[in-house]
Amino acid sequence: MEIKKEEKLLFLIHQHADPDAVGSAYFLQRRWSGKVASPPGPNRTAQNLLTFLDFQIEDEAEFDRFDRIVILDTPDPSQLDSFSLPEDIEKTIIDHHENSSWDENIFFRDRISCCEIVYEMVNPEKLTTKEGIALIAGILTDTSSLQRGTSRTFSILSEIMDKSGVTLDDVRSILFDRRTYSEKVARLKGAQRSSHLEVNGFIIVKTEIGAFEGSVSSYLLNGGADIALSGSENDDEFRISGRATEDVLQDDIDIGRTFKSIQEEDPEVSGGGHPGAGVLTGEGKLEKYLDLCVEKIIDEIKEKGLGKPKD
Ligand SMILES: [Mn+2]
Repeated sequence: MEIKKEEKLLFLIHQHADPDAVGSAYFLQRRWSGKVASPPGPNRTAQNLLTFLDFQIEDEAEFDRFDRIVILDTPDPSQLDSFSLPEDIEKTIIDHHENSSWDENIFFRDRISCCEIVYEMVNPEKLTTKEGIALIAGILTDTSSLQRGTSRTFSILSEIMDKSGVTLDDVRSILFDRRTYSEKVARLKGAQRSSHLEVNGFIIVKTEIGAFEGSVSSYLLNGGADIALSGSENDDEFRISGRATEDVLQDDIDIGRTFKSIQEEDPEVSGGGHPGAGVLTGEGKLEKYLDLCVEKIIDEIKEKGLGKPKD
């Protein structure tokens, strides 16, 4: 990948930006300089990180002021929908998602987080505290608090901790605040309204709530679901957050891939994510799309002949 020193760079990160997107953009912006933009609305942990870093992300961009766009942690162009990316500007995509929809200049590395990739690219001798916080925040959240990761992930993490003096507790206390009353109620209501079914030993749970879909899905996994789908509906728009346990990922369940396949069949919706966590959004009836997600997952379990013992 070739980026010239004198180039004016614009870093773009996906909508609902997470700490991995924010952390990698912050780090490269410090090292290579340039501006960072994202469609509005980072997620809550990313917002906490931005506040700590005192870092500004623009929600608009004047593309003609830049020589190159560097797109981070964003596997699908639809995640940048509110921008109209000009065709004629140089683009470089740095990403760790396996199923990418870009067809140009992808710098892909098989890593758990984008922060690992940008750290390796720069290979810095020293890190500031804020750089350490930013990079570790991305690794911590994309590994689901270190529940997954390769030996490489953990050796990079340990290098970052050594070079910056930042501890995991430092990062946790910045990212995770206590749950608000409304999130707690959403979790309880989500569980109360949920229904589940069992297919070849897999427990699939779905529920409808007003907000906090991701948090509700995580809560349902803790409660016993193998795969959880939580959806909300506002006006004509729906949003579904799907989660799967580490255990079923071993069986080649991939929520991000399933959601992406729904998008491919239905241009009204946008879907994607990781094997263990994905988001499907669009216009239409929530109930219909929740059922479609369940149906797709059941088809996959049956087609692949997957099965889990019930005890
Ligand atoms: Mn990521």
